[in-house]
Amino acid sequence: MPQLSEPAQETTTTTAALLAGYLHAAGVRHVFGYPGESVIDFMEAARHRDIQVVSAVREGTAAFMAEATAMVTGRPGVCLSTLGPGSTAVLNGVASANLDRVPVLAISGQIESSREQFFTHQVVDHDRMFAPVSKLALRLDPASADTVIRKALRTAVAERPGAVHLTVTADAWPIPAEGQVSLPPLAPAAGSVDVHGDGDPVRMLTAARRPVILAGIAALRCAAGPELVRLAELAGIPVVVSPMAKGVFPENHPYFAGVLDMAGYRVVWDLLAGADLILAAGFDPVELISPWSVATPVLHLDTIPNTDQVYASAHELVGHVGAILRWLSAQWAGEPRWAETQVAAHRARLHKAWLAGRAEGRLNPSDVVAIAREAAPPGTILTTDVGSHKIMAGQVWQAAEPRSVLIPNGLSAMGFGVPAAIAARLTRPDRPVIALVGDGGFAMAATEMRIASALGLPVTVVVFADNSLNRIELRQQLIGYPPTATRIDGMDLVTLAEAMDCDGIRAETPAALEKALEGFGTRPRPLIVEARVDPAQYEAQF
Ligand SMILES: Cc1ncc(C[n+]2csc(CCOP(=O)(O)OP(=O)(O)O)c2C)c(N)n1
Ligand SMILES: [Mg+2]
Repeated sequence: MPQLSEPAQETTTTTAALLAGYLHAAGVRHVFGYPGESVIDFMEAARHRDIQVVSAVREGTAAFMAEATAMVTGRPGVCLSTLGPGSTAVLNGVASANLDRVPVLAISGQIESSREQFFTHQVVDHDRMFAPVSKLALRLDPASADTVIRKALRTAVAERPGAVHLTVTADAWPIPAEGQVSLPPLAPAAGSVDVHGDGDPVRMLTAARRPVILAGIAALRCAAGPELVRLAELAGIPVVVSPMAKGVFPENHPYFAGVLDMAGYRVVWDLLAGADLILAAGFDPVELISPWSVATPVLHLDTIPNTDQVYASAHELVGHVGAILRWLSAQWAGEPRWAETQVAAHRARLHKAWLAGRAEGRLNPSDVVAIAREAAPPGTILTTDVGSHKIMAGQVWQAAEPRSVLIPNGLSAMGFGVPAAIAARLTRPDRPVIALVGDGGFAMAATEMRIASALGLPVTVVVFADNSLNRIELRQQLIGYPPTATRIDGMDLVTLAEAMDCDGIRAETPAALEKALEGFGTRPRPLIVEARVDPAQYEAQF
């Protein structure tokens, strides 16, 4: 996470201005939301602090935008909603950020304080509603605004990060609030290593003959990529990454060993099952799709102790993931455990597994990902939605750098890919952005593309048009059920794109898709590609 500076010194005057001042100091430049009477004072204060208030089409997607911004920058993302229907609509996105362990501050207005305790029209109890889907839900009152804002920010970013919800009554915004902007630390602690458990965890590693590293999102948050590469090369250890950590370890590296629980997942689990030690480096079990079923001993290495206990680990190394890996490398003595050729053979097996079921002459799901990857200029940011296409993209898309692949894999809520792409482009206007989404998930968020064209954000969205909620239809098929409620009507996405001031192209063959995506990084307008895929390949996959 980048270091944040700007200790603004001025005394602020109102609750709204104090909050806007803190957010600006924390590096926030966009607040994503949907207006309502109860938050207009805050929107005005944000405008005065040069924070752009971006109105999404609906609150739930605004929260996804806030989450995507935080995923790209490592800084807190912020979303805004009004009371009642605004706050209930934002709930899904808040839960998503929380389970994706992404720091998001969700702010909702509330009816004025004199009526909050008894009035019923549009009033729901935010603290109770948000409690199960956030790290903290509390009210921002003028008298304690300074402390509560600091507490909210600190809590959102503290390991494990997540969502914090703040309720502000409509009358509180203009009330004077004491305090100066004084940011708490927002990055993970650098340099610490706590050792839990008896015995010597380093010996556990050096005694292993076939260790495998499983790198997860805490490694990404700690920017531990260089330390992962160092240990992998020094000790000859293959590295499996979790989907949301994609990019933390370069996927063209000789020791890269695939993505957990994505296409061809059995091959990756076989590698973990055949290892004699799994070095879980910042791996968060929230990313497990399959149950943890291997008996391989685990050495837990994370920013927090192994409180999940999804796997047992007699030793825990707790602290900054990069620092711990550095510490392990410094003590490593011995020969590399795996030869590069062995890891390459494993990757070849994985490649074969995700290609399984691919039919020549059709537009297969893996073709779509491969063609998009080929067309993507360096620096491209990828977002995905949720469904069979995500499982394919998570494995097939080769990630080059951290924070360049935004996959929702905690809550795994559909509807993320499109708003995430819009927010990514807004946050990083220098980067080409492409979203790979299913037709079901696209339908949930399609009208957000109007925001992309209105804001002049030329994102590219490739829709895997298979007329199916495929991931669920496949489950029905496995059990022998008919496809109840999982077949969906196709839409003319070219016409839809044009209606939203976007370009629209339909592609039914690999060649047509290649042509559609030519130079997508330099297009002046947003592009929606209706990729008419044949989903048959998925059947061999999952
Ligand atoms: C908001 C939400 N509702 C339901 C689900 C359950 N679900 C997971 S995948 C999926 C199918 C997605 O269909 P589509 O977007 O077309 O992608 P595909 O699987 O066809 O690639 C569903 C319904 C979910 N993850 N999120
Ligand atoms: Mg589909």
